[in-house]
Amino acid sequence: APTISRHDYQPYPYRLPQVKLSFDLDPARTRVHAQLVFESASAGWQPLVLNGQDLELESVAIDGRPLRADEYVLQAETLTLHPRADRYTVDIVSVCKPEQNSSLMGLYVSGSQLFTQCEAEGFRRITWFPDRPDVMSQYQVVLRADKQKYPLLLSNGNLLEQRDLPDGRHEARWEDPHPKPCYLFAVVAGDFDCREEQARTQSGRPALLQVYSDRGSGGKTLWALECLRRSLEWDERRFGLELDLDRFMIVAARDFNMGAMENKGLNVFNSSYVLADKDTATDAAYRAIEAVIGHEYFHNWTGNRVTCRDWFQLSLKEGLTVFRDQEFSADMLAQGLSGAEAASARAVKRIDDVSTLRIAQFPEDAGPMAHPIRPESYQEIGNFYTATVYEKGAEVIRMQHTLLGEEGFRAGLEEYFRRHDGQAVTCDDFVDAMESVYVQKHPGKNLGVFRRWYAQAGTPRVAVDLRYDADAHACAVTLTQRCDPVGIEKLQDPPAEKPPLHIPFALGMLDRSGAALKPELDGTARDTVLLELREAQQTWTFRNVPERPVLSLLRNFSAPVIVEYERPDTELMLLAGHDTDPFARWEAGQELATRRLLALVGALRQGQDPAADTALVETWRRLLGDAALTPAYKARVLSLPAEKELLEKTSPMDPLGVVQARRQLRAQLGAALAPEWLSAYHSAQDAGDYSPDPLSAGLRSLKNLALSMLMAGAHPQAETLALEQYYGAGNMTARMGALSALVNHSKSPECAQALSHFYEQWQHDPLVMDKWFALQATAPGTTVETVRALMLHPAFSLRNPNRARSLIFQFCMNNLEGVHHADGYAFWAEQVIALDELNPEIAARLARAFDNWARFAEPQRSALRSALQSIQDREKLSRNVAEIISKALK
Ligand code: B3K
Ligand code: ZN
Repeated sequence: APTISRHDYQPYPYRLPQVKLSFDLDPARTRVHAQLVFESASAGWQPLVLNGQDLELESVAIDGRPLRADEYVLQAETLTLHPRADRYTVDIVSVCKPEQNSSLMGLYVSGSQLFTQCEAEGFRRITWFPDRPDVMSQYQVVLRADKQKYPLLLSNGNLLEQRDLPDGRHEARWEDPHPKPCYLFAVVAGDFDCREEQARTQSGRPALLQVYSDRGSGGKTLWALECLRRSLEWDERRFGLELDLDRFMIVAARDFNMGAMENKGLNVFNSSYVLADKDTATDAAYRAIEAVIGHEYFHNWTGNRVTCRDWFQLSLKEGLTVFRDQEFSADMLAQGLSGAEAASARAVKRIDDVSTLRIAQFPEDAGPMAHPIRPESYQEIGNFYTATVYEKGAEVIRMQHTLLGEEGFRAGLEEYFRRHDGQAVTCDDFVDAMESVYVQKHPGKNLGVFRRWYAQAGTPRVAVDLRYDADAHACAVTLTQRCDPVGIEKLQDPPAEKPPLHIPFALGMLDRSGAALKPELDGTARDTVLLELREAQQTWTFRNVPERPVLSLLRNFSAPVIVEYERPDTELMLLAGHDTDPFARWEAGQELATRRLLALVGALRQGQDPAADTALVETWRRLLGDAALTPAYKARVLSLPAEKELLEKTSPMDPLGVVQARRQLRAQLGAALAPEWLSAYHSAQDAGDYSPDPLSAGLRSLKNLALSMLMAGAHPQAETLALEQYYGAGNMTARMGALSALVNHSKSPECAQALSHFYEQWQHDPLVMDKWFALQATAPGTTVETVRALMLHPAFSLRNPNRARSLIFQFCMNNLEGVHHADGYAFWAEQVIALDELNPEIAARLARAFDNWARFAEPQRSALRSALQSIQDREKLSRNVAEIISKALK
């Protein structure tokens, strides 16, 4: 497949101000009539090239004159016309086949409903069109369908008219007043429950908020609607951004490739990010729904009002919108709190986000798919909806927020909208707007070095060096940055240049008793200093430091980097006990645990039985007993780093060692602190009716952690407690907590019974069945045979992405012990191939499971290579999977 390069961008030679679409919806054959008014945007008559995929062309006309077959060129994925005018109307009639479309891109069938998904390049499966984000048009849409089967006909914007037609059909006319690129177009047809609410924007504009879901599921959309209303209010309050529509709709779809899609005024969601009630959704699901509803809603400004010029600029909208949803979630956690309490509540979200970054993005940035947040090239854009573009992209926005401060950032965002509302722009345009504010606060400086974050791949490392001068009460901190070549850079000769980045590095100091020091820099004393590292190495000298300080580094994770600093365990213990920055405090405990775990991995490899470690146990004991910590924060602080985070730190990668070490340390902590876990378990009671609020959710998460640690430590009462909690649970969080503690630690018949009880009770609820599959996919002892048996279960289907993810992805990506064998790899390759026939986008995600195969030891390395090879040897691979596999094997 051809490689598309960022530098080859050319503007489209035509404007397309008006688009009229009329649909005769039918799952077997849907006929689409597109009427497109083009205006020349360049000198001379340019050929008109339109994209199309899996379409049947019925007719094409220019200015009402049907074209003969020799007047256009129809190729596999393009239709080329040769207009001879500066302004002309093209009429195209074509047919697509939703029923046969298992890719879930374009128009497709889910259950008995019809949905569209157009981002990035799905619109071309609906009609021939300039399918690129820099062509923005006003849309008028007519939908016709059988009234009984499709009583609801939805599209973007405002409903103008609805009327009955002969033969039991009906018709709806929609008009979207806002010009948009075609990737934001949407159609939904079917029978739905609807929950709605009339809202008013801050300027007094009425707006109808609606959540549509499958018939019978309307009882589960209360939370979603509430989240939508809070998103509206938050964007007004925090950024002054108001809804620009009379009506904002969310529709839940059972079959959906991603989380959700921000189509203008008609967001389509994976049902897993809409439906929730206490019996079927966990606290984590409630929070995730809030985040995704916020995310898609916030796109209305950052993505829709101002969109991307080309797909290389994807992070322009995604990084920014992820940053916005992270802040929304953090503000929701801190609602009603202030000072240190608010900081600790927000830190919980920050901890979760940084963990995600480390689990998903750091490995990506060290592997064959490493790319800058603004990629330089791609074969298939669908492969670049990555953790790098999204999560690292959000970190790059967050750093701008850190450098500018809240007010400066808000001013920069206002400037961005002042300049670009209604346009399709680039990442540089965004930084330009931010820079216009930055230069006012920092005379003589700019964001020139900062922009390199958009161009450079790889996770930078910052080494810290501390010199203390006891006589002068001064200390010098030296930061040295480097970023090793990654991905294709490694193949370059001479090696790629990686100039230094602009890294905001937040730093604090503690004395030996754990009290905060206020170091003085340039005459001002502060708790936290923000160092702006712009060169390969820089030194800062602090005054008024009475003793050699304990450094609190990269507070609140002020930049997406890896810090290198040699220090004794005792310093980490001190920080874990006293740091006033709740993020850095958590980080200290994590580093202590990581050291211990890596030592265990090493010892296991040597066949040694390492001595028990008291430092970590004592630190954990103190944290468990610290009454000043909130339960939610405590649950994070007392959790060990994830397997995948640890795996990233082993070389060669040692998946089985990591699993064993983590299991062993959990058992040790569980047993050594049994009385403390038990008392934490009993005191973390969330009383009364279920509510997903942060306080009660925090209690439940601490309680579930305590239960699983008791199980890990084989406490004699643990299984009884777990069974009691399971059968007595009044909500899904408690039920799942108990069931997963059982499944992960026990092989007793009671445990198996609970698992089948769960199935009996929830077999009719697809989202709960996803949890049932996922739990088994990741359980210890699960093998390829277990998974194959589960695939034969009548409830399993490869066609439903949620189900494929819950069983196959969970096993291949999160059951390290189960999958890291030759038969595990062969199973993975087989599933990638099977999925590729149905849904290339989903297949390509699974194909990335072993991106980092070259970092494993033998025999895994060779076995992985042959599994990859077996995929590459297939004759008919999608462009999606082919790109992933060829990069992995380079
Ligand atoms: N913008 C969508 C991405 C869908 C792309 C699918 N190929 C989801 C989101 O980030 O909001
Ligand atoms: Zn997004």
